[in-house]
Amino acid sequence: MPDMARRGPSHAAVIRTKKGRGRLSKSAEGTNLNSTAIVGILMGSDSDLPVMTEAARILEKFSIPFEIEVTSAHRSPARTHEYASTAIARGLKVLIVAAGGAAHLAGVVAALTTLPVIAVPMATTVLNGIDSLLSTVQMPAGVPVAAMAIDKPGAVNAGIYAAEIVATFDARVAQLLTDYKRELERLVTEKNARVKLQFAGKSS
Ligand code: RP5
Repeated sequence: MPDMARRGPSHAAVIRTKKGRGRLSKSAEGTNLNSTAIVGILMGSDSDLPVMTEAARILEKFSIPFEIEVTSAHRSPARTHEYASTAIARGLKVLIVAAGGAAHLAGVVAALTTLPVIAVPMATTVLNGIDSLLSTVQMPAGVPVAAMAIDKPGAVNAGIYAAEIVATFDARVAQLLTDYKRELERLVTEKNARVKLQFAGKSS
């Protein structure tokens, strides 16, 4: 089984095999920021990427270094085991995990690490994410995952939730989150003003 090693200067995850070191994830390149990743975004398939890009965008917004990996609980169990069981030693602080259908990836990862695991149920199958959601929230006592909403809102919130965890030890991120909440409030005020304008003079 390959041995995950600490990230090199480009901060993409690297994998060390008996033949030497090679890059584990191409997708991590270019998305990682200029310091060692502290958040890992995992997904069961590259088909999850369009939605999970939303989580990456949030982490970029808050300048939180992250890495992205595709690994599957069912299709690549050994690789998933390796990633999760070495995550702490490689400096990660939070894991965001997306999977669809019989969504076991977040639970399996949570079983293998004491890092907080934030799960995003994907709307992948004809069941539209209800299957993923139920798989995610029905973890047995002792192995928690933080279940977000299905698909895009869940991916956005996973990014914010990860930032909130990082903010407990990073005052810069805490301030950015405060600013973000103020901005949300400002946008609602704007929407309220637009709605009122639209109905100005029409109500009794
Ligand atoms: C899950 O199966 C993945 O997370 C994805 O949501 C779903 C479908 O994967 P593909 O068949 O598109 O690779 O493991």
